[in-house]
Amino acid sequence: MDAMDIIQWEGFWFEPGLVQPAMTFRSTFKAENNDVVLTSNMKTGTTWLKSLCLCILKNPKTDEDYDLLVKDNPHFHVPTIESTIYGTKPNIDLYKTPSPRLFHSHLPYIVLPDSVKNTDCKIVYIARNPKDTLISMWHFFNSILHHDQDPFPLDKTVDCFLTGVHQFGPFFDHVLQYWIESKKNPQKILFLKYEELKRDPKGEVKKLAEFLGKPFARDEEIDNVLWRCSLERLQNLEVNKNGSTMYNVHNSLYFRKGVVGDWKNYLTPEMEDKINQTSRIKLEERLMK
Ligand code: PAP
Repeated sequence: MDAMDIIQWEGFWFEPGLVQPAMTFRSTFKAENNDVVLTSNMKTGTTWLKSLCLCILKNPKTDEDYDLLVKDNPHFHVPTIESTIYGTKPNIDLYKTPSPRLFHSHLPYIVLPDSVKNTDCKIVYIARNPKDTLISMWHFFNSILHHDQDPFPLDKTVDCFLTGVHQFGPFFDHVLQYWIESKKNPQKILFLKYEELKRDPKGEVKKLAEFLGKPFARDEEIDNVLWRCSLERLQNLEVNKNGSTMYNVHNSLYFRKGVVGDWKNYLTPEMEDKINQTSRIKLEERLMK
């Protein structure tokens, strides 16, 4: 992770090319009351959340012919606004997008546009435990290296993560800001956890649909959405196996194991201790205040 250029803005770290689009998003975006903005740090379940919200809000049809997830990767249908709309594809006219508009952002709460904070639009944040997030990030960044680049050593990756010097870091501040805001205004911000979605998918997706104002009429509908958005299904769709790339990344890289606790296969006890300690100081103790 330390092999990339990275700069600080508003207390968070970003790759340099992202700051200008993020600033433009912040200063010009006009939210509408029925917009839905999904938010997350990297590798915390964004692809899953995008798929679920797409099915709930935009694509309830179960017929394969109409299933948007079969046609393209979830990141195509639910753009990450700072990097797609304000970054690489400024020509997309977001004001022509049919309502309810569904966007995603990796940006921290502090830099979200005022109109997102002050209108009735909804925000859904997905958080994941720091150890699995870090391991998922490490795999991801190693898999997009050029052939002549050495893989990032895990110990250095842990240090970058814990000092917060990584894309959208510090991770703990990112989580904390959204958590605090969701507690202040639970009607506006739903705070989801990847591990809870894995443990009780039906309960969590029901909660999500109710929050979005689209409650399920029948239990089978929840099962169907969960199946359509399952890692196993998405990973095996042609479009994600061999398909097109977005942000110059192969679609298959968004789907790896999707397991809670995979960090145990990689982190040494010393690394685990360091992360626990930082997590305690930067997250748990601040949550108790
Ligand atoms: P992004 O930040 O690049 O969008 P994001 O989707 O947030 O990535 O995270 C990817 C992780 O979610 C991967 O975790 P892993 O590396 O620990 O395996 C990926 O496997 C997992 N993931 C992707 N889609 C799903 C899904 N449908 N269900 C559960 N987990 C998923």
